[in-house]
Amino acid sequence: MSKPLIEKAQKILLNNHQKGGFTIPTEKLYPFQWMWDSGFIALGFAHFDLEKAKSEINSILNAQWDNGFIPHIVFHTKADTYFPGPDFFQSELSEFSSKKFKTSGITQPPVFGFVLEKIYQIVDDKKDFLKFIKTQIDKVYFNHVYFYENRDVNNEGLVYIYHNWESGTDNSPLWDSIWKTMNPPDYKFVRKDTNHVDSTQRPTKREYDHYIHLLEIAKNYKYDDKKITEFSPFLVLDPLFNSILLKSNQSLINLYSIIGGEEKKIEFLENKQSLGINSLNKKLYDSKLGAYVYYDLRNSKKLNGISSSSFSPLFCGAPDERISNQLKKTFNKKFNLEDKYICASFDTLSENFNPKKYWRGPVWLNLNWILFHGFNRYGFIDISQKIKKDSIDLIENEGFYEYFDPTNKNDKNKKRACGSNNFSWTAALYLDFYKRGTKN
Ligand code: 9WN
Repeated sequence: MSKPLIEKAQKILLNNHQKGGFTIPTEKLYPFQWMWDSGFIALGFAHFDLEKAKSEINSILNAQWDNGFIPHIVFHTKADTYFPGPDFFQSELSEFSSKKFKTSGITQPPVFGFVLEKIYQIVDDKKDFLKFIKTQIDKVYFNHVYFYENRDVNNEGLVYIYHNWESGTDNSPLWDSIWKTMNPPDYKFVRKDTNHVDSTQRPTKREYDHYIHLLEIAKNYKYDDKKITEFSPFLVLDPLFNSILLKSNQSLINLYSIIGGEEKKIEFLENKQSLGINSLNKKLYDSKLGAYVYYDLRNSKKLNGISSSSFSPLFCGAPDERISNQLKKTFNKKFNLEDKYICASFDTLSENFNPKKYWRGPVWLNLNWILFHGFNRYGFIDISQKIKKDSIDLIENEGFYEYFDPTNKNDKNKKRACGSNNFSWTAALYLDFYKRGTKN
């Protein structure tokens, strides 16, 4: 293994950090602040510049809507290198939208609960960081209440996403069956992403038509959750999104317990916690596949396919012993293979696996980080250590890319780097892998 690239990782984060106190995922391709990126970015900054970690969290939560919703993009500044931008999203259509910033009208996985707790674990001055937590934690709690009040349609402790971009795993092959139920127009728009990275590594124009169509529907209803629940053709229970919510619930419970005097909030979260874990295991675990799957609420059926998200419930502690052992077997069979880096984002044995295309196969560092903690938590140390080693090797051999081709592991000359370079969460999580060690 080559020399740790700590300084390089720090430099990437500092270069992507903007005057307004927030950090972009990468230059040009993503020139604004993204929600789940900013959580991982804050974790990275916490290892060498705690003030920037705080300001990252503060600036995204500052764009929270009046109903508790947190948008997936905050357009703090102007930039014309990304589509769709603020003029397309028109967040002002919603009566609840932020009056301070233009934002998108969709969200992303709610990482902030666990991010606050993870940072609390590593800081030396816990008293000082607790002071900061007290200024932010109610916003995160309010966001969780928003999800349960607006997106848990069956009162089962599981919340839906209404857009593939809300999942964060944007063009997973799992969405293909939903696209078949839609027939969007052939929209005219100018994409910017393919100006910056190889278009064969990005979604197709037709896939974008679906993404845009879902947004047009939401805009048509002024981002009203009730209408979206009724009319959006995309209404999905996502195991990754829900595992992150559950993990963050637990972190909020832990942090509120340290703060004290917050019994009501703790009680609310604990109820959702047991309900959610129970439903996750009942509704999203598929014993035939030996993995968690997505559930299409609109068409009342499971989306049968295995992706890296299928193992994310290990992160929130949902699986019991039987399920966790089964997950390990499935993981070893499909993802932990001699000739592949861990963890491909989609079932490597499926005909839909594509090693270079966005979320249809490549390795992503944030999923690796989540799975590292998940397998570690269950004592599957051989796997968690391998995930960590593969993550570090990929970065040290290829650079701080957005995603990586996992195939032909033994071919040392193969070019695996995909998407954009100098990617913030890749740098941030490299730092966390190095500096945190194996602690959960
Ligand atoms: C849409 C910023 C984001 C990540 C997502 C990733 C990609 C955006 C896009 O980039 O999505 O949100 O335009 O492709 O899929 O997970 O948060 O890094």
